[in-house]
Amino acid sequence: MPETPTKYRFSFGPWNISTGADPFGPPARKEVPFAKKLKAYKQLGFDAVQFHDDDIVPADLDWTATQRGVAKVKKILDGEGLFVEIIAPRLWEDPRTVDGAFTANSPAHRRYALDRAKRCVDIARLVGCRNYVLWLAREGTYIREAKDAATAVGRIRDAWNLLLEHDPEIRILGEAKPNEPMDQAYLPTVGHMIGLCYTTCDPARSGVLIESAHSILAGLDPADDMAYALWHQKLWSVHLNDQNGLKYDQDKVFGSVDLRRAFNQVWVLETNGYGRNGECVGLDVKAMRTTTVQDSMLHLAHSKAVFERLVELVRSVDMKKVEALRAARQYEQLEMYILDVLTGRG
Ligand code: 3MF
Ligand code: MG
Repeated sequence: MPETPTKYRFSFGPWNISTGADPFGPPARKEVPFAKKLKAYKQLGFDAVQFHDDDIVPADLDWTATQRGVAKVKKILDGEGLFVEIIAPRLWEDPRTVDGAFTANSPAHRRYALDRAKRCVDIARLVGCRNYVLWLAREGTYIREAKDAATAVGRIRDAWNLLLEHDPEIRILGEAKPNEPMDQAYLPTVGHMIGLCYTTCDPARSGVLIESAHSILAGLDPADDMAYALWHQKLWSVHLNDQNGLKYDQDKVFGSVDLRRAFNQVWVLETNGYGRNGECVGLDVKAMRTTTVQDSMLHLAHSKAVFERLVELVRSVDMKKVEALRAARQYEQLEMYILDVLTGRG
């Protein structure tokens, strides 16, 4: 357990304030203007912004217009006292990424993906951000026979290397997700991602961002995934949220489905010193479709409040007692002690 308490810094992406549109229905509330979203960060007690490249500037602008656009956003961020925690190329919406980005079967489309990904590195530099996230949304298949899976993994690694070589300052964080939008992703778990990290041209600049729901969708425990990455010193960001079983990606409020599972994530982060090298506690949460526009940021405030309450609970845990129960292998008693902590009787 760290000696002085970690002062956590919090982040989220502007896509977390949304219109409530889903695959079965159009927007259910008005779009909150971009500037208003950025204003909300400090009001909600957040410190940093997570961006996609085209959250900052449209993807098809020439370089001069891009620089101008980025400078405008940077000025707003500076004015708000915010920094950019991560930036990720949105490699899943353009028609040229319909068959994947780095693994598309069309060489021209693979080239588009690489150019766009490199441009995103340049934007990261302009906004002063070192953390470059790759969520490999469409790098997978609907049917096994569509691509050679071994070739595909190699193509992802080659792209990863090109990006590391493009800028010696950035570090790449792979965000694994097993499915959605694809049936099967090529790098479905944190373990796959970390394995790939060690094969890159600079493993020290290759790590992961872990999203709770993505681990759950892979049938894994997010706290254990986090512990695994922390042990490798490769956990550089998180997307905390919750997920009710194996279905579509829900991005529910952190701790809202399984409070004990959330408690365990906070325990692992807190006891392993996460945040002490500047890492942020990132959220990736969605408001319910039924929410009004006035209330469409509550899910962010609530997730942060749950995290902070769980930090307090983790800090209240009597570790001597836990160690004694572990040593005596009294796991029934240990379980009840944790349930006592969670129900306010610890
Ligand atoms: C999808 C995700 C993504 C990533 C984002 C940043 C749109 O399930 O989690 O959100 O988090 O692209 O990498
Ligand atoms: Mg995410």
